[in-house]
Amino acid sequence: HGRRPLVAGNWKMNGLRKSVSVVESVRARLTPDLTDRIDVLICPPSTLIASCVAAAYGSPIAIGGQNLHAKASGAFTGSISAEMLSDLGARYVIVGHSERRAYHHETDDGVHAKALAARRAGLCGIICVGETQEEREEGRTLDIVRAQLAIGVPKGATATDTVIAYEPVWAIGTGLTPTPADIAEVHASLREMLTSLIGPEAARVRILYGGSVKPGNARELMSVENVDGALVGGASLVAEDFLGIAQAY
Ligand code: G2H
Repeated sequence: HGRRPLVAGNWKMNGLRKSVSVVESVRARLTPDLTDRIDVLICPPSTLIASCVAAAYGSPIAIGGQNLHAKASGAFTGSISAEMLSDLGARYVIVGHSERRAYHHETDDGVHAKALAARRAGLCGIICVGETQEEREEGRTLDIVRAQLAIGVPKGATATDTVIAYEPVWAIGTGLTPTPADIAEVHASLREMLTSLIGPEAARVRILYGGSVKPGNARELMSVENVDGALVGGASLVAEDFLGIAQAY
């Protein structure tokens, strides 16, 4: 399939200026044999993007944002646009993370608008989908994630401007993970849905797994069919753990 794995760290609302040292230690310890095989991305809080870009400069580490506003500029106090992220040297942006959906009322239509905005600014959007515990128990997982994808993914999305991340809400920061068989089922279904949305290009789009990925479970999770990398929260705040996950490849 030729999909290059992507191991992405999402620091969430964690990190002060001294945390830039995490980028420096990842950089110092990433070996060429690994970065020949995989892409590495760190998404710090917006306040640290510029300094993380500087710390990663000239290395294979990409830096990304965790969220964006769909408009390019204007009277939106407190918001940051795709153009601003791109101007700082960010190359990716997470779109529709479940924490944004839950705490900031982001909708699938909003995710769609943000994904378009990311593309307009030349960023790769990492579109997050995932079911809640209740939805899983009701047997609605596939319906939920397929609908999130169908609305969220822009027409004409390509592997260059789009990455998908499957993050079951109940697995986020809880230490719980779905079984490899469950993940395989969801990822296969997402791949199929993506094919119906964007055609053969779907085979090139990376679909990440996220939710309690740790060095100890990364190899098992990353070997699941159609899992093209990881979106890592908590474990990405410690260089050693993040590298341990990257080394699952
Ligand atoms: C899911 C994930 C990163 P964690 O939110 O996006 O976080 O690895 O802490 O479960």
